Amino acid sequence: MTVRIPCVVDDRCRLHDPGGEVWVGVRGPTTEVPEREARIRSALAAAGAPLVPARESGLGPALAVHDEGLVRYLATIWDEWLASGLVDDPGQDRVVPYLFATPGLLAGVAPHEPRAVWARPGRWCFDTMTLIGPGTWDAVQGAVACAVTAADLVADGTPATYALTRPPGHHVTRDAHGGSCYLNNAAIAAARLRSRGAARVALLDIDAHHGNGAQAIFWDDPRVLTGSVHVDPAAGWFPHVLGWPEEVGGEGAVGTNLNLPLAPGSGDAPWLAALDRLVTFADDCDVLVVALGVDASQDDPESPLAVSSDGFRAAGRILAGHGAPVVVVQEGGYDLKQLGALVCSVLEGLPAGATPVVSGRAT
Ligand code: SP5
Ligand code: ZN
Repeated sequence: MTVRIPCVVDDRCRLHDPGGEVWVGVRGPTTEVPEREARIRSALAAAGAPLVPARESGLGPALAVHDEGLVRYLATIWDEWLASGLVDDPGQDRVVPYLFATPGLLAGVAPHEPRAVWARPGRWCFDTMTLIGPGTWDAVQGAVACAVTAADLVADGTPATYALTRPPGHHVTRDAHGGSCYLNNAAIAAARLRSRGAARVALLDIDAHHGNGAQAIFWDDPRVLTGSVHVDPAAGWFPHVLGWPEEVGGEGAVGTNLNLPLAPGSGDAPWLAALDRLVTFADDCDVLVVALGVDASQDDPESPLAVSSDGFRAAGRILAGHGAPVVVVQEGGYDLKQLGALVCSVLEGLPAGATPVVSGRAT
């Protein structure tokens, strides 16, 4: 296996350790572990990929798509949690939400920032699965730096790049994070490409779960098409309440969002047919951002889709067939044994240009 495209990495992405997840009130193990980054990185190295250190991008690119309240919360909540004593009493060593600011509670009134540290998470986080620990904010900044660097390389003329982002990002909206995600790396890359001069960007999400974050962020923006193939939320799958085909975009942007849910058990043929539709949908776009989760794999513990490694290889060729430059951003994928190989299978199909010279954080 040979990967020729520049792959942007940042050591900080390993510093996030969610330490588990809280599901139906019970804390258990998580599959979104730091080793995911190491597994992907060593597979890329073995495939001969040029590894490029991420350049520090600051918070500007993230603030182009996210509410500054969410960014400030992520930057500060761990220190506040520590200072509050919650780690000792009641004994919670990760940030976990308690009261959720749901639309029903708010009834149309804008929420205040909660004063109590333990009430802040539910203002900005929509589930109990996405814990925050000591290294989370550093990793989130590392992931954003990878996505922005990969977008900049493409804006500078590289045909295709890959950002090894961890934690993932595709479930994050303008002001709410969840689904193991903190800031929306792929949406930040798409906005960056727009600001660097792309007239029309498509963000295509092939993670097994619906790309609700980009759908929400670009809902009213006709210049950024969003599309997602995912396991049918109507069959009981995360994110449960979004991802239906009738979600087509807001007023002024109708037809710029395309959801393609698949039945649990779907394999290569329906998944690749859906990907073909996404690429055709993006026909008139000058650049693609691909939110690449490989959790649609038949062996992945987090989704019931059944895509094979040949299917992922075919996906890379279909994406290359569009003809536009591509920024690939890592999302989910939790089968540690195959994770790295599956990512390489997709990237193999993408066209190489000259290897760029980038100075930044050492890898
Ligand atoms: C980035 C990404 O792939 N996020 C997907 C998050 C989906 N997590 C949903 C978890 C649903 C509950 N599963 C029960 C596991 C019990 N430990
Ligand atoms: Zn996923």
